[in-house]
Amino acid sequence: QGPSVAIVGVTGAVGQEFLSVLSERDFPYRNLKLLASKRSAGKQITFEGREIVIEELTEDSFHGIDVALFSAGGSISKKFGPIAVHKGSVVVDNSSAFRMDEGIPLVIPEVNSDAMSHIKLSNKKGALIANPNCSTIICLMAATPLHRHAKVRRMVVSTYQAASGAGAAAMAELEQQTREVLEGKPPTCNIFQRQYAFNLFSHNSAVMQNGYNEEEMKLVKETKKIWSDPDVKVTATCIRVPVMRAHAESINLQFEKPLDEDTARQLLRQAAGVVLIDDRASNNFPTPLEVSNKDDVAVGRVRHDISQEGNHGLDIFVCGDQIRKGAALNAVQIAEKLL
Ligand code: 11C
Repeated sequence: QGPSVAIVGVTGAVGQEFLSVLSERDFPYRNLKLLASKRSAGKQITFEGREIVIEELTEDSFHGIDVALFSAGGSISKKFGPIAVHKGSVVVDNSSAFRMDEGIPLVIPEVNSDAMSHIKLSNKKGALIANPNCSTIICLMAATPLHRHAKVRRMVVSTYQAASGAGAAAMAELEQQTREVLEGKPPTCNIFQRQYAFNLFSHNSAVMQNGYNEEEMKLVKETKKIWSDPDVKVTATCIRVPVMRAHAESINLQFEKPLDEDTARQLLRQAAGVVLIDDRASNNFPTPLEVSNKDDVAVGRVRHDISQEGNHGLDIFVCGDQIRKGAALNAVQIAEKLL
């Protein structure tokens, strides 16, 4: 019973999380195929009490596959995504390869699942659905309940992004560097070419002509697409911080209609996939550690922006697990919508 599922890039941080999330959520699958590069082919993974041998990803990998969860980087998605679609698979792609393509739904299930309502597993036609960038997912999980109520005109996002966003090797390097620095040794700098432990720096993606880096422009462009609102004004500054696996974001919002703090808190409390941690008396607000390995994003520091007129501005702070809601969980939730 259930669809035949393939995971592309199963040995990566997100690939491994796909397995945990599928299992935890009792995702009903008939068959599970684990795909990776030639290097990992032949290795065995124990999943739900069974040994599954990892197969090499090839053009023939998708025969009979209903749902393919991709997280092996943009170039693999660009090459093998269309091949899988041609074979009739619905691809949920975690890379940035197709996100901004017209006709490709870019989906956060709690926000815009209607964008993929025309895609069905039953007709075996094949389709591609893009998973947004992690910082966009985490941002919009918090901002959308407020946007639905008072319509966001302008959003200013500042991120504090974890190592996991740069992959399992970056997480390992952060751990190694931390140990080395504490032992008084020079830190090993392979991934970011600089000291990461006890430091922070501007996001490692390429800086573009306009001075924004790619990560910042993803937040700008993806928000417009997901909200179907080309006029919403978004600006962002993305920073990498020495945290293992959860991103934090400070978000300043300007609304078309007034929205007071209490109503905002109420909207966030009621929002699916969101928990409110907003205790001023004990100075207790969301932290990356607290949301690590959790499904929900946590929102707090909900406060009236004193620099804006009336009740038209709010500041909030959000934390979300980058590997989970920022990647694997969101993709599996998309697959669940297809069932
Ligand atoms: C990061 N968001 O935290 C990035 C990683 O477009 O899927 C994921 C890049 C992407 O560094």
